Amino acid sequence: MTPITTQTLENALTAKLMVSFGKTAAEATDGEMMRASALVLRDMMALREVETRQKARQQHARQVHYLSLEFLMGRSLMKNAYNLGLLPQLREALEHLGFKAADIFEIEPDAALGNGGLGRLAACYLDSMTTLEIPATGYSICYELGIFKQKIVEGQQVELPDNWKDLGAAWLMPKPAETQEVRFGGTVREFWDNGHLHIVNEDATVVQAVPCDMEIAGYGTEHVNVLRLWDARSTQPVDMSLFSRGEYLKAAEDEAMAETIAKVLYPEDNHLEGKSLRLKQQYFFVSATLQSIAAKHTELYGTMKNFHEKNVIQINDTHPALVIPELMRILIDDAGMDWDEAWDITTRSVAYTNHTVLSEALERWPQSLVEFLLPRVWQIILEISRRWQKKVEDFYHDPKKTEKMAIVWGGQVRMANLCIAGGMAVNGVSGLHSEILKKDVFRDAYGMEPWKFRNVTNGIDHRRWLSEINPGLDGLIRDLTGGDDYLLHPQALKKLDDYADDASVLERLGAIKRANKAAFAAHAKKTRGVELNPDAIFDVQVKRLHEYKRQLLNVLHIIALYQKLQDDPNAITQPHTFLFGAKAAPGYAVAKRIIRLINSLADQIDHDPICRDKLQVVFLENYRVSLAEQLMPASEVSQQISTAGKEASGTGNMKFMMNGALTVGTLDGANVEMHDLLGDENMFLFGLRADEVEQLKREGYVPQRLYNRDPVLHRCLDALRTGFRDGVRYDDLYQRLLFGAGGSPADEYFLLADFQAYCQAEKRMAETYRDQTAWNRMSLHNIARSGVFAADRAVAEYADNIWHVPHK
Ligand code: GLS
Repeated sequence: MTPITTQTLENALTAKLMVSFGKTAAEATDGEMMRASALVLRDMMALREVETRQKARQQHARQVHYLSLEFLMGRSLMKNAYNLGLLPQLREALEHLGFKAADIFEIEPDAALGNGGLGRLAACYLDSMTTLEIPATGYSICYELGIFKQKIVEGQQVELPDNWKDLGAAWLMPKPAETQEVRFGGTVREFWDNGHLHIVNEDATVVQAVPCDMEIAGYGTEHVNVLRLWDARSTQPVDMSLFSRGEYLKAAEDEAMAETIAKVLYPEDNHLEGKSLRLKQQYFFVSATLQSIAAKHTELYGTMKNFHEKNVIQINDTHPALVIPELMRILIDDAGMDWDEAWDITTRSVAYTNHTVLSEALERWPQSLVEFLLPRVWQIILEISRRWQKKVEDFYHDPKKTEKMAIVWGGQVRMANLCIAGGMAVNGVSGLHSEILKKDVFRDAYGMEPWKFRNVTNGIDHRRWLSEINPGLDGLIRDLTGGDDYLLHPQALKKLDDYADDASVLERLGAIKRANKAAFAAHAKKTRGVELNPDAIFDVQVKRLHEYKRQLLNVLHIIALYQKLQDDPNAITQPHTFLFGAKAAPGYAVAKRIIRLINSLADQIDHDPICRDKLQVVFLENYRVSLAEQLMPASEVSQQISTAGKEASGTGNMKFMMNGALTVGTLDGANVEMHDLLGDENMFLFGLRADEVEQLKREGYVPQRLYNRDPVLHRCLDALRTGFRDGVRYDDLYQRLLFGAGGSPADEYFLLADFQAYCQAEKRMAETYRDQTAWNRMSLHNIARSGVFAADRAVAEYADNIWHVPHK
């Protein structure tokens, strides 16, 4: 390929502005320039994508299909330019044309088609699958509105719609010719025709699924994959008779019904909402996806009999679990197979990743809803359930186990059990989590089919989360490791360990962090008017707001520090800034109260002169991928303090580690593996372990005892009741911790049990911070050992152990 120069890009941008927007560069707005840049890169990727696809077809390669209701892509312009090796040229071309490159990157909206870790993981994996040259496609819904935008008004979260497509649609390439039809409701009719039994779904409501493809460029490769996002459209043309009678709304009803399917992403993370529209979304994208895979497969091979040899379907949590009955439907009803053959193919094609042990997140659907909405799929689920139940009975002869492992039971369809029955592999996302699945959540299934169970510890796209967002650190790594080898071989980071006693390296590392903090402070000042002291410890907890993640524990510790300062204004010598960022699900009242509490406390501390240059709390509004990209390089302390056993893995923890932040954390999720690599000396571990939490629960946990025994804890909890200067009281949170509320037990997530240990860990951390050389050394070890948390490693494991596909 001829290299693309700044000049070629400049010409392409100028031409694109003319043909797509009828503007010269001098006339174009930043938004138009952003879209033109996207279109230019999209053109290049589209060419490569065609070649990639043709090559895979010729080679009859096995295809990976990654199904997820969430892909939290964030921004793509800088990322795609980076992967295509064009970032410097694009920057220059934009500047030559009279634009500020930084403004063009900044104006791009995040494609926020996900809630948090689960959706961001899918995005990171797309990058790695492509970089590793695996023929893979991601599938999801082309939501009109991504995760809501968060505003903080008088300390409280307010949700605003996220219209990302205005500019973001520049990345999408609609392919109307590949539209699929998805059927809802109606009745199932069987009839014989010339000796063949036909099964049809009659009087169904048909919704059209139109694919909008987003190209995904890999790094250091010509390989380009696609994220296929399905948009929903009505098949019914507007009823003109109603229209002419003036009943416009009625006439548009069908259209509106169909289009609500792709309207909005459900904003709950780690929680099942159970709305029928959500089930419609799930079936809509699963059915469209499988029909499109089956059509392409049949076109190429003329049969579905070798489907499992040429395709593997990875499902991201149980949200796409309907692939199992839907594939059975296609194989039986459309391809004419008998049950056993269809089941054999299905159970060799589908693999399931579990992402949570929280019971409120385990999906169960009312049988009546499934039956009404998806009558044919329901018949198939029932039969899968009947056969599975018999298998379990024959194996265990234990009614309790039969009940636990059942797919349809008590009027509900249990999606996780369906995935275990119909999948060839089940994996957890960290060592600890995978063990908990085997020993506890899916214990009986593991007893019966142990070979299905695996672990693949999560990973992150280290090119985005280190090299792209932290150029200072990237420069240091290149200097120390002798080039950019680490971009494709993240284990090369290990070489940094050799410089642990090199004073100049440690100093440079410190200077890079200091500069990143100053840059973040400037950004915070410019965008939010917040004044941050770059000499303070940047102590950060950013993630979804959830009780099990224990933002409230962090708050309790800050209250304790604040009270200490009241007693002795010299108790803190090292300035300490606590940064929070978190969205709460709109219906999650307790989470919203905790956000308000953080803001009340921030306001109290802000207005107290004793705290000046000592203590600060900042709630960063609208935490999202693009804000994380600014924040990670500037962070010094990473708060990973979930109740042990509850966080399946975490991926934020990995981003912090890679950017040299030190972790204050529990032995939960992937923190356990971080600790294995780092030892006690390079992180600040505290608190109960997963088995100790379980034991305490069994023995009977009485948080009031701790409250009565520990005067520091007592005083901080009392502060919740009285509240702060804004006059808002948090007696509800106090009650929740000490006595329980709304059916949940007192202190369900063991904050009080871990409080003292947490305060001590924070104290150790602050003491260590005084010795900047020691701190920088720890930071260096963190970066050096983070290579294993690259998504490339995780995706290679999926490819080797589950998908059985070759990779680079
Ligand atoms: C999650 C888990 O809560 C995270 O611990 C995990 O890192 C992530 C990706 O595996 O999946 N599960 C979930 O429902 N949301 C998540 O972020």
